[in-house]
Amino acid sequence: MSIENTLAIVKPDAVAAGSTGKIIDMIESNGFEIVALKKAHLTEAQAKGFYAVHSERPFFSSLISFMTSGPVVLMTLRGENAIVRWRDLMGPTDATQAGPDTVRGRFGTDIEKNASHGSDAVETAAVETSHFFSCFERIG
Ligand code: FUP
Repeated sequence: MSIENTLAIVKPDAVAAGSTGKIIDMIESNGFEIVALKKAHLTEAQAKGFYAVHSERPFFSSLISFMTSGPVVLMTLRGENAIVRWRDLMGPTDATQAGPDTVRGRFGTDIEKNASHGSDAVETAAVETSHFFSCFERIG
């Protein structure tokens, strides 16, 4: 067990639906500490940089259009095994396969409009949290 930071994004579909507060409630009810939080409307360059690993995939341009279609809420979460615990709470990428108690099951629609993002490993969590937050924007 170790204390980890992870990046959480409430994606444009869930922000537009007014579900941000309900997702933050799930986050806090499940024992995560929110150490940084802000709302932003990603530029195309920011979204492409964030998802650069997927740049050759057929869904890339649709994903970038979606992620820049409206504001997102960005958070750094901290807690014991936060990376895997936040991914478990989100559910699988394809929201149609996600359970009713998961963020994607409750608020997502499909494999693209899936309401939330979470880092997948310690290394990517470090890159992703510093992509959006400086050391002056997080607590501790
Ligand atoms: P995840 O780690 O669950 O966010 O999933 P991936 O890193 O595999 O994919 C990142 C994002 O790409 C997903 F959140 C949505 C999008 N995506 C698609 O739109 N279509 C796909 O077939 C796969 C992923």
